[in-house]
Amino acid sequence: MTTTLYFSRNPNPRLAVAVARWLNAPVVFEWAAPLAPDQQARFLPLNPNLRIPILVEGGQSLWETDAIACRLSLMCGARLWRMDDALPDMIRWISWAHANFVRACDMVHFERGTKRRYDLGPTDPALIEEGLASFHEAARILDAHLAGRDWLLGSEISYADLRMATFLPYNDVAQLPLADYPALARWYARLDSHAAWADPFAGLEAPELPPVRPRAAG
Ligand SMILES: N[C@@H](CCC(=O)N[C@@H](CS)C(=O)NCC(=O)O)C(=O)O
Repeated sequence: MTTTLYFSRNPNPRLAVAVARWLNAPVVFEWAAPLAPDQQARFLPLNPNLRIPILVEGGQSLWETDAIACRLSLMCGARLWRMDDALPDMIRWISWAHANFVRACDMVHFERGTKRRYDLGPTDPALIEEGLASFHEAARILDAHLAGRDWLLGSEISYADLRMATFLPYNDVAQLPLADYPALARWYARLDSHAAWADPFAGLEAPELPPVRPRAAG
């Protein structure tokens, strides 16, 4: 039975591919563009949101990166997704990431990157400021937490670390001031020293993202 992971080079599919690479999961990677008008009829039954990643296994489709990460970790009998007493702590950081750090990174990256890649209108400096303020607020908390440990849960990496870092591979575009937070910067360098995270698309056929066009404002 073939298990297929549909992906693109955008942040959430990148995260799913990195998890699969991290685990050496037995999946076939297939680049997809579900929002393309000629692809929508094919992808709607797999994900009504027309978003990726999608994992299709034995005719069943699973969407949402966190759920896919959980499935891949179970499939591989791995501890990346904790199934023990550490599970609540991992869920705490995943949940907090979505509402705080990842959200802030997403806001800034959307204005400075996504909008300009996909022609979604002018960059809004007020939204960048709001995103940066949220980034600083969340980064302070993360930096304090990571000052005494290598990973969010302590000495061993978990999926929460990967989820937290969703947008950081795009920081050439987002320009978030990561270096202001030394423990956070060290944590990210630690993660980025792993090939599965640094270069998840190695050897995969996947068109590059559209270039970021010069901005008019922001
Ligand atoms: N909450 C979803 C978000 C999925 C999502 O927004 N995917 C975007 C990329 S980040 C997408 O499908 N974009 C279209 C594409 O990459 O072709 C998840 O965690 O998987």
